Formats: sequence, C-alpha cells, structure tokens
Amino acid sequence: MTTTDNAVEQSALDQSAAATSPTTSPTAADSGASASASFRSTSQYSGSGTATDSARVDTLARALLGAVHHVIRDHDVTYPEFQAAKKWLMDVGDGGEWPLFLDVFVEHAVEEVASRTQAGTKGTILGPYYLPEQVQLTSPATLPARPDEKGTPLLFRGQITDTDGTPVPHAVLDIWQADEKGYYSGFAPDIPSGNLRGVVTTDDKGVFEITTIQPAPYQVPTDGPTGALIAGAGWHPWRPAHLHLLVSAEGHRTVTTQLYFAGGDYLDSDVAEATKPELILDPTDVGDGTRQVTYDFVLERN
Ligand code: MBD
Ligand code: FE
Repeated sequence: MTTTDNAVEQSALDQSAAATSPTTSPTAADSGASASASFRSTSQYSGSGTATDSARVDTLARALLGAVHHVIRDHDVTYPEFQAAKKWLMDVGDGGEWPLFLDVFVEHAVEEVASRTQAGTKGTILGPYYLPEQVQLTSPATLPARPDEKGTPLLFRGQITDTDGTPVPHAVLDIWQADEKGYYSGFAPDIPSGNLRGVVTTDDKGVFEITTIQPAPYQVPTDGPTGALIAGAGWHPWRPAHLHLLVSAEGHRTVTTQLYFAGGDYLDSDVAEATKPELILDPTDVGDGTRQVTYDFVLERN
C-alpha cells in the first residue's frame, strides 16, 4: 500500500471516528471498528512479511489446532460449549474486536519471542491504538491537547543513546497515550483527531523534553465480546496507565515500548500482561501540581 492510500484511509478513519454521536460515551463498537480499520490501513504492521512457506504454515497450523483439540479433550468440552465458542468468535469479528482481543491476550507472547534478539531498552507490545502520520514536533515539545484537557501535567524528559552510551542525534519518539479518562483519540467519539499523539525529534544530543498529561488506566470495553469474555471469566478488564512509544533513529533498530507509573493501579495485574519492571516511571511532584520524570532510551545499532 502506498503512503497516499494510507493517508486516504486514515482520513476516512478520522472522519468516521469524528462522525460518531457527540454525547454518548465510547462503545466497544467505536473502538473495535476503528481499531480494525486502523490495522488494515497500517501497512507497516500488517500484511508485510507474511509467512508463505508451506512447511511453516503446516507446522504452526497443526500446532495451533492440536492445542485446541487438547483443550477440548482435557476439559470434556461439550457441543453447547463448542457452539457458544463459535458464536463468540463470530461476534468478535462482527464487532471488529480481533485487533483488540489479539493485542490484549496474545501479543505479549509474540513480543517475548521478538525481544530475545533485541538489546537496549526493553520493548513491550504495540497494542491496537497506534496511528501513523501524527503531528511532527521538535523537542522541547508539547503534545496536542484540548484547551481544557484534564489531567495532571507531566514533564517527560531524557536522552537517547546507543548501546555504547553514545548520544543518538535527532532520534525520534513517536508517542501516543490515553487521556485522563483512559480514551485514545481516533478510537473514541468527542476527542479531536491527533489528540495526545505526536512525533517528537530530539536535539543533536538525543535529548528530549515532552510536556503532556498523566494518562489514566485503560479499560477494555465491557460492552463488546472481549469484555463479555472477561466478565464471564471473572477477570478484570484493566491495563495500568501507560505512555506508548516507538523510539527510532537512522541506523538503529526501532524500540516499540510503553512506560508505566510507579504506585499506579493494575501494575501487577495488567490484563494484557505487558508490564516489565524496567519500564516503570516514578515521577516527582514539582509543587505546582506538575509531575516530572526522566527516562533514557538505549537503541541498538543496525
Ligand atoms: C491498550 O491501550 C493497549 O495499550 C493494549 C496493548 C491493548 C488494548 C488497549
Ligand atoms: Fe494503550
């Protein structure tokens, strides 16, 4: 897919998000449909590098189906349970919740495998709410926010170096986050497109300074099929508050990661199992109601 196609689909996506009824609270269908549309239009993360080798397909499909058969035999799964599962799988597709479901419950294992070969700052999952082509900013930068954006101001700064400690000039932090209610722009009604998203270029020493707000924990929508499974199983639907980042630089391997907040809820029970101890920020209160934190990133050279 070309950049132009992407931009066209992206603007269609923004419009469909913006066209949603202005006074309702976000529904599973809002975020599910938007996440599915976004996944299809983001060629960087979909469709490329698909396994076509039939031996590999045979191995993986056999192993996956074998695991399912094993569960059925081990747990004496009945016909009513099989038909209920079939209906639930259909509902996940109809609601556009496959990106949400897979990123919440499966991506952490894929990331664990990928991270075996990556040095430097720990990565974690991308999740379903990344949008490419956001506003380009230069450090010191303030993320786009509504005039009345709620939430504790957060000053986030640091430096990007390579694995030898050499500063990486003009490195780029592509950052996105939920607002003070836990909602992402592009995936909930009433939030301007591009809100709390930005692509920030560091200075010539890899130093950055980003002003934003403290995000709230994220709740998997409870009114869709993913939420129904979570409630049906008696689990909780929460992710701890987090900032998402893609940290990149010419000649370096991109790190996909998230940063969490010390003392926050759900740090030890993330429904998406995507926290790591190395990725927890501990901001200090500066007195004027602002919080401040430093976090340095380490990129591996290509
Ligand atoms: C999120 O905000 C998120 O980061 C992930 C991984 C899954 C669902 C929602
Ligand atoms: Fe998230």
